[in-house]
Amino acid sequence: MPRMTAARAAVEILRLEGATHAFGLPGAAINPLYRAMRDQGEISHTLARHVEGASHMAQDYTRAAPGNIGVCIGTSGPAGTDMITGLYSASAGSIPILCITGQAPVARLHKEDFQAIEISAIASSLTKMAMTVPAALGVATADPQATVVALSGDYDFQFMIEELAVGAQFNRPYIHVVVNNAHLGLIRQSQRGFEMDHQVQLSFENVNSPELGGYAVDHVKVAEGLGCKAIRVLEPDHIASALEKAKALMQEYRVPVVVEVILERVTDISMGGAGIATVVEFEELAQRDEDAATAIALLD
Ligand SMILES: Cc1ncc(C[n+]2csc(CCOP(=O)(O)OP(=O)(O)O)c2C)c(N)n1
Repeated sequence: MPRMTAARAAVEILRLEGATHAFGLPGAAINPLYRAMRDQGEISHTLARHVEGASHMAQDYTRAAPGNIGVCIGTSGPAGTDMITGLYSASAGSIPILCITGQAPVARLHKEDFQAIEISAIASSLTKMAMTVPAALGVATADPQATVVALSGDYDFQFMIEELAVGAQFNRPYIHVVVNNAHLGLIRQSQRGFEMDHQVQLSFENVNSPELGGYAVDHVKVAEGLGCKAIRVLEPDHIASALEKAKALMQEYRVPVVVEVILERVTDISMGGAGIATVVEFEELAQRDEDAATAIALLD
């Protein structure tokens, strides 16, 4: 009997059922399926910004033409719970969609493990991944005297970014440091184990902000558009003065202040609890094109 992985079998079933496109975003628990989709090569994919967004995209994909099957894909834990809104909305409109989530190993369920939610028993879900903008606003609301500083990757920051307007409207000042590498950095690193670099780049040329040089979303403009203040930092030496300036802006305007720090696009971080002393640079860091380090190839 031919043998195949469960992920490969799932992709085969999708193909046999006529699915040709999926909306979603990768995470460690769903990377095996992404690997199988990449290998099979017949299901194209749109990288959504939020799993809930992906579920709504799937719904309207189904509606757009007879025979379409809207498929959305997310990792374990909150990705499943995020899809519930889209599922509910689709079923209320009698629109079929297929939601696929990753899952933690069964032995880790009910043990408060990272993103291990038994999605089939959805009622009492808890997660360790907070969306940083609303989390910081919650703290700033609970303790208005505290100096609240949030730290996000660019992708995390874009989850629920619209909530910044709440901080501006209700005067919940805090400092939000955004480290922008135009990548799903952690997932890119996790995909090294799958020997791929797939659906993790966020870079594009922003036609309104060519000065960003491919760093895609102009977080300064977005923050300002939502009524906040924002500063961009391009040099490590300017971080300290930018934080001082952010503090002054926060006190003057009583709104969230975003400090966007542009990072190198490709680097690895220390994983696990061993601490910053164990950070390993797997590759020479490319400072300039001429350095021709392996990392630079991924920047193109
Ligand atoms: C709901 C959900 N979907 C996907 C993931 C998987 N995930 C973990 S880290 C990460 C990328 C975060 O990118 P960014 O905020 O830019 O930080 P970086 O890793 O680049 O430092 C993703 C997609 C997750 N944790 N939760």
